Amino acid sequence: ASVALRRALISVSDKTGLTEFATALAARGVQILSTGGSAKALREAGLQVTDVAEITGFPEMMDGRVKTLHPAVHGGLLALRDNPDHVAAMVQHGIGGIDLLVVNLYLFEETVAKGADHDTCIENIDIGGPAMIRAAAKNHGFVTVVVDVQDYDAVLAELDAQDGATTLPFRQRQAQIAYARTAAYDAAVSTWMAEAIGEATPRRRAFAGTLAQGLRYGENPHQQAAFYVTGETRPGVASARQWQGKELSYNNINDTDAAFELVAEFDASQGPACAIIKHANPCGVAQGASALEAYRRAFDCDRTSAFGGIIALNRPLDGATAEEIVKIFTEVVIAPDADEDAKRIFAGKKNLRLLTTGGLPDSLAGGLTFRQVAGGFLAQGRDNGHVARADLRIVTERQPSEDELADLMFAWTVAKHVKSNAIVYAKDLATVGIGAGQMSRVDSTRIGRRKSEDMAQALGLDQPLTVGSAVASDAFFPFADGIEALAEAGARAVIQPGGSMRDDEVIAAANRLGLAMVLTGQRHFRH
Ligand code: 93A
Repeated sequence: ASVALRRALISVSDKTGLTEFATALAARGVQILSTGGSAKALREAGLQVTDVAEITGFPEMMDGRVKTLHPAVHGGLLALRDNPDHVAAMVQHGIGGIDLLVVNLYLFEETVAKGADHDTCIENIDIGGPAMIRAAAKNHGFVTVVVDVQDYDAVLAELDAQDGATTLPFRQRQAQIAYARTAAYDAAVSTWMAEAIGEATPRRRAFAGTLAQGLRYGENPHQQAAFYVTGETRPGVASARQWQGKELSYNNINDTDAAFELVAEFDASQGPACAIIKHANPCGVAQGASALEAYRRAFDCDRTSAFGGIIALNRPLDGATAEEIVKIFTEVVIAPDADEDAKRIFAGKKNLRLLTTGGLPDSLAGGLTFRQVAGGFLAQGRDNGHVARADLRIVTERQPSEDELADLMFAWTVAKHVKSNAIVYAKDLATVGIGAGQMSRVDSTRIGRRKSEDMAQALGLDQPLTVGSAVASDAFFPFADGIEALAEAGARAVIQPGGSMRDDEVIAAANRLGLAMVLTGQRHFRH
């Protein structure tokens, strides 16, 4: 099962480490075949190289679209060396075996990411490369395939350990990596095409991800886990830079994403905003005159739950805010940027992870989200729904005041990021009570209220801040009982989608209890 490595074909777009690797191969007696640009680079490094054109008898043609698509190449990759018929065919047609294939593909993903025009993207779809990779990987019984610059050292180590040969397990592993690469490559092409032609429900869209990081464990210690990135350039947890602290865990990544996506709702034009997340739900969200004030006000919604939480800010983190944050234990802080003071202050907290993203994602952007079910997965457009003030319909006798309207809009934005059933009490652009993830909407109203009562006691307030608050409900009230519960908590205004069979009863209850109510006509379930 050990195969001596005599002849290699090298055809790479990313020429990182190429000459070092090829020089090391040549030093081990490996003959090198190569394509245009790769051959040129190797010759310039003083290596002896045979052009693929020489063995095919055809020049590279059609702007390079056809260079390696020839039986002299594919026969050399696919022939079973222990099959007499295959060997006879090789002899008859003068085909030499290729024992090592080193290919990395045209930079399609990078070309798309750079915003290249349609024709340029098309020209960067590699055909010959994937064909060779798939052929070599299929014939891993005899052929070693390398598709990643990162694996060059492992090949050399294998050759040294195996006296110039590779073992079957090594070739199997390389073949697995190879098919992962061609699958991801074609998925990237298909995804790009779906977008280019505006196809909303593409026939097949893979979870095309690249392994970014193995994780210590999943949601629980007995579950294995890993983090895959899709190569999107959207600022967020996947592309963030981590400045300090231990590796993020599975739950950290999930919660950090929830936190940053929430604050991204508040673009720079809306002033500083802060969100604190626990178990993927916010336990405090606030706007403020400064990042510091926004953080303090978010913290004051539910100080107990904020312990060990994840904090996101919609603007660069400064020293004063960092100083306040380090007063309690926090798992992760994520922001578009952090100044030197903030970094210095966090440096004293070894366990705190600081992430910077370079910017905020566009909360209105499209895209797809996925959820796995047994035997398949569900895909849907991102919830980028947005309600403007002009979309609101006031349905009660009492009109909301200007301040109440601002709080209603704020609470509505937060509710979009709270697991259903979501009830968000807000006052002065800060949450003051959040009820999340309950099977009954009335329970969520009660939980939010109780949270606020607990905080009032802790802070020594005369009454809970739900008194005089504005409340958002992520979906309609099926019965009037939810409105009654809100009124009992002292709420003065409510925002909700409307559309219940009993809207009339619900609105009548609001009128009876003196609440103002506005309907959005849009729902924000989040499960
Ligand atoms: O245009 S192709 O699809 N046609 C081919 O026959 C072919 N063979 C190799 N692209 C092809 N390649 C790709 O060329 C390789 O996958 C590699 O990315 C690139 C290397 O070209 P060069 O050596 O000229 O820089």
